[in-house]
Amino acid sequence: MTEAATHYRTCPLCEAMCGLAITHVEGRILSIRGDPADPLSAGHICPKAVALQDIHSDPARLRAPLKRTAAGWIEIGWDEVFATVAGNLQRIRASHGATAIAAYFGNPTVHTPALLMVPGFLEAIKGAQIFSATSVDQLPMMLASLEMLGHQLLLPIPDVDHCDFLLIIGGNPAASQGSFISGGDVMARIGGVRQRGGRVVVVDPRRSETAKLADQHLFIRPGADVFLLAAMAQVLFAEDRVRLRELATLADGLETLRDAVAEFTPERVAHKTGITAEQIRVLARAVGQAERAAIYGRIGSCTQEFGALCNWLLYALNIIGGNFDREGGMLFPTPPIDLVRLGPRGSFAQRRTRLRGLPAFGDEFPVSALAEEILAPGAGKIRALITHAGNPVLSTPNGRQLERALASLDFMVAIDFYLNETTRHAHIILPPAGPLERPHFDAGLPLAAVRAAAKWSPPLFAAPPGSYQDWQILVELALRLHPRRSGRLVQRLVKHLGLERVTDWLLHLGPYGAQAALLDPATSLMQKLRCLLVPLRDGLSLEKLRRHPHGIDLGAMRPGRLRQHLHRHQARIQLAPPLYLADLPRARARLMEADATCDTLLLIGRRHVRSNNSWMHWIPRLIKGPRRCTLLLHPDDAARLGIADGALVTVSSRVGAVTLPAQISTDMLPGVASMPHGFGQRQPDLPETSASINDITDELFTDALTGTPVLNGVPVTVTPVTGRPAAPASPA
Ligand SMILES: Nc1nc2c(c(=O)[nH]1)N[C@H]1C(S)=C(S)[C@@H](COP(=O)(O)OP(=O)(O)OC[C@H]3O[C@@H](n4cnc5c(=O)[nH]c(N)nc54)[C@H](O)[C@@H]3O)O[C@H]1N2
Ligand SMILES: Nc1nc2c(c(=O)[nH]1)N[C@H]1C(S)=C(S)[C@@H](COP(=O)(O)OP(=O)(O)OC[C@H]3O[C@@H](n4cnc5c(=O)[nH]c(N)nc54)[C@H](O)[C@@H]3O)O[C@H]1N2
Ligand code: SF4
Ligand SMILES: [Mo]
Repeated sequence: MTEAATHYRTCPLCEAMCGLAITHVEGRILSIRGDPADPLSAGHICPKAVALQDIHSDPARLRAPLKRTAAGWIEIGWDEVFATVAGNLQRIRASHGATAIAAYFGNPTVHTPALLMVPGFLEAIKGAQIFSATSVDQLPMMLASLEMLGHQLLLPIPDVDHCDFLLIIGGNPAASQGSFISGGDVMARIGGVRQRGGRVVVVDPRRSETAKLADQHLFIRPGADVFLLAAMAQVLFAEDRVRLRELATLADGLETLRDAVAEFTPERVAHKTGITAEQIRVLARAVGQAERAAIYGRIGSCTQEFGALCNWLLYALNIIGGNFDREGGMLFPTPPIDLVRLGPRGSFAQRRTRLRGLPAFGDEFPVSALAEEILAPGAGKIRALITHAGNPVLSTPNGRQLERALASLDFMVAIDFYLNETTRHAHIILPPAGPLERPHFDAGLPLAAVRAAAKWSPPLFAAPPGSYQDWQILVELALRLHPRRSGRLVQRLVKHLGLERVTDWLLHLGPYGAQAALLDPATSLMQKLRCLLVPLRDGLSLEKLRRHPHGIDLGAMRPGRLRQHLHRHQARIQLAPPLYLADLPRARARLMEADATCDTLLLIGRRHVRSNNSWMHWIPRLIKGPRRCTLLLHPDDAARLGIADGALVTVSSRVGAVTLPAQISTDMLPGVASMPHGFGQRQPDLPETSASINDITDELFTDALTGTPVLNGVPVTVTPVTGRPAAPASPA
């Protein structure tokens, strides 16, 4: 009998990038544990990683391409399927133009090494309408980076390992394991702030799992963060606490910013936020006084009505509080593959959607426009859709409308290994090799990680013969779809080189590579030539990573990266970009408005550590335990509406209604209800019936500046379902 072996790899499921130690024998997994030698996670994992074995062995995971026929799904061979997909897309492009094709990239795209092949793929379908999960996620943050710092990927990350004051606005790392505060056991790092004698404050309409572990939790009305943040800035100016420190000579617009926030005094905004003027002052002073403070915003500060303004003010507060590009404040990671140097700096509103005129961010349109652009007739209508690792029917607003739209497409291809709410509308499904059957390398997430590290994970198991990995599928399609011979040649070269050599080259050229100087605009031609003589083994390389299966630690984030970037590009920090100033009257008008009646509740979202966006819901070891798809609401609201704990309620909005059990909890702010997203699987055989929050979020309700859908702060009415049996009560 063969002896058990241990394989080390990075978990591909979320931003934490935990190191796993997987014991296996003869193709069977015996255990999945945290790898204590991993430089980021040091042994930490969550329950989702253990479920990787269930994905691997899941008979429902697709292993061969599927074609939809009148008689149902049939398997077809890879050669034939690539020709069919390319043929259909070329036909539609030839008769209706490149804009008739659309693509949607979902969240796991960023968690596969295929990310490196996405730019080449986009080049091959140039002119197509691009959408992604970015516009239901971090788009407002990337916009702030572009507008204020000059590059969409210069993302400020809280230096949680060194700060002594951490303010969390609209993030719940205890559930999410940290997003844009990525890398390993984030709650231990946050715990470390308190152990050092620092303070952690959480601002959230729900007393979240993170809030319960913080020094202080402040309830806020959904969507009111813009007022809180503006008032905090106002206090810093009014009390003469602004300190730009090293950035003093690099920032423009300080006075404009001061004037812009002047009217947002704590007294004027208190009623809108639900936070008293005194509490706002105390919070602002804490930021002003802390030696090392980080103000961190996440989903709750992005996918809401004033998401863009919020992220502007989050950045601005960190800057005027003297905590930007500074140890213990917000720092800028130096990832092993430097996408800030390689990727485009970004652009905003250079194009707009055909019908509603929503602005493009870089190449992509807000996904709130996807369904209407498929459904409405006329020139520029989307007729074909490619999805990669996404489930927009469950994850984007008004999913029911999108379902109808997908059913009307001339052609749809899904690159995904599951048949689900979205992919079942495809004509063809191309399933990549499974997560344990491919190499893993994180090219994108280190841009958001609190510490630099690099790790190459070889495949644990061989993929079935003849199968394709995500990157190979993208390259095969790009090869067939690129309209120009030169482009096809490049794709042929990439195919020939393969993922490993491409990764290796990018590591050599990256900041830790032997040939870093080649990409550095600050080095002279002589230095560039000289660096060609440096032996490759002197820097970070794939070969070196192979020798370190636990990964290589590349050190803490360092101050100065922002300043270096600004210096190189002769750029300056913009504290008051006109784009935001022009949007400010919208917030001002909201401040003057009367509050909504108590007939409506404001709906917000939530996540749970045992579920992952819209997939993995069928895995028994994850779904066990109390029911999670519940509507949380405050006892006062429940009493007023006549709702008992565990009773079924109907939640309705302009676009639809869903039914789910209520869960009454004093963790909620009165007037606010919370429902998790990613549920509502339409497969009838799932043990837990549940509902999709995005059947009631509204594609027409967006942050007016960016078109980002409002997924937090959606007005809904909640009514008890009468005459239906009550669901079992669930513990709060
Ligand atoms: N109301 C509300 N809606 C939300 C959110 C919210 O907070 N509230 N959050 C939003 C956010 S932040 C995000 S990122 C989105 C996520 O939404 P999406 O990115 O659209 O979808 P996911 O739920 O991540 O689904 C992932 C899909 O990828 C497939 N998949 C998994 N791994 C792989 C792989 O390695 N290769 C390929 N080809 N396919 C794979 C799965 O089978 C599944 O179909 O949801 C958003 N939607
Ligand atoms: N287990 C698990 N982990 C995940 C995911 C998952 O689905 N499951 N998804 C991953 C993805 S794609 C992402 S983007 C990250 C997201 O990471 P996080 O942003 O940390 O995720 P959430 O748990 O959604 O936290 C958002 C918080 O914002 C609060 N909130 C809602 N509205 C408002 C508001 O108006 N103002 C304020 N101040 N707060 C508000 C909510 O109550 C919630 O506590 O998580 C990632 N990690
Ligand atoms: S926290 Fe994220 S990366 Fe770590 S084990 Fe869980 S799912 Fe994987
Ligand atoms: Mo996300």
